[in-house]
Amino acid sequence: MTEKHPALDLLKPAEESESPRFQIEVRSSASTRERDLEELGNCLRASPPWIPAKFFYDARGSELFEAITELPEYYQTRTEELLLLGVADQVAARSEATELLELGSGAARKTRTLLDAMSRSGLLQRYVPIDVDPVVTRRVAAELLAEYPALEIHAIITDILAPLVALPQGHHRLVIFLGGTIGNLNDDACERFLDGIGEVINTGDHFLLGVDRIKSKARLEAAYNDSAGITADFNLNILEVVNAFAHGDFDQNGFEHVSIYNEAKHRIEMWLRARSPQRVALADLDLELSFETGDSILTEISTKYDKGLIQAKLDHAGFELEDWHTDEESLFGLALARRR
Ligand code: SAH
Ligand code: AVI
Repeated sequence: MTEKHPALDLLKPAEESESPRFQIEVRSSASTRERDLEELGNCLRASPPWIPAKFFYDARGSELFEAITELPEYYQTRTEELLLLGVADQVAARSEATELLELGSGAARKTRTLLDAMSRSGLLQRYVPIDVDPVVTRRVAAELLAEYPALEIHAIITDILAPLVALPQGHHRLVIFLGGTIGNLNDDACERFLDGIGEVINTGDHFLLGVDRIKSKARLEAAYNDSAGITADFNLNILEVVNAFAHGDFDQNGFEHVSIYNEAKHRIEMWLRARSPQRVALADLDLELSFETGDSILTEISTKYDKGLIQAKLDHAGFELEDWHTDEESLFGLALARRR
């Protein structure tokens, strides 16, 4: 077991050079750990208790998410990938971007589609992946350095919900936030996040946002209750990450995975429900929790959008929707917006 969440315990110098084309900044310090402990404590004391989604993504969590993207029930990743294949050249031409900045980059599988299009346009210079998980980010950077011999990579390990200060300045930038990850933010966090992007991006820069669309309860619940049980493992793994981060003793076997679609809020809610009475101590939070059978922790929301809902949010944050792309089944949407 690691001592803390791996994304947060790397107290390394702010920058280190490993190849002339690669740099990684780990924006972590004792004060970010204190802030994350305070945030986690507040969330676990709330009613119902909840855990911020960034705690899913230690190295095992990122691997489990990658396995989810291959599941037959989880249509999101392959649908978005096909959409990207169809629009990447147009997006590259429209944005004239030299720099691709990706929030919540993870395994960056679909990112290649855009990097290829930007290469074809002859403009591609730099990729800036930003993620909380240093393990997956380093692995992907190494792969991309080999695949794109002229590409510079400036990786940043940070919480994308904290203020995004001092991002590298490109000439024309394309900022991307794929996978429907915006759905994992509640309304307040989403507004702050989009406002934050609006502040760091320059007038004329482009923002490409992937959103999972509102659809039938049956289709959505199947995607979050897969028959192989990978989503359940992903959900339960968050308890291990919290244990490692805060010296806790959550017992994974004491909880079960539950995912339901809340139609009124057009969102999947993922919970961990106590199978039997549980007492949990989290030493670094000075916190003891008790759960009766059936008591649940909210571990994730995954809000589904339609064009109007996302356009209103983008508009509010100072973006003009330029293009909206969707697949034949209307499963997933890609919004291309431009900073006003
Ligand atoms: N963009 C990829 C991965 C999506 S999974 C795709 O479309 O498939 C969500 C990614 O966001 C993970 O890599 C996770 O580590 C990252 N992430 C989640 N919350 C984060 C946060 N608060 N700050 C930074 N990264 C975060
Ligand atoms: C990363 N995010 C968009 C995924 C989603 O669908 O909300 C995370 C996930 N949770 C369960 N399965 C996948």
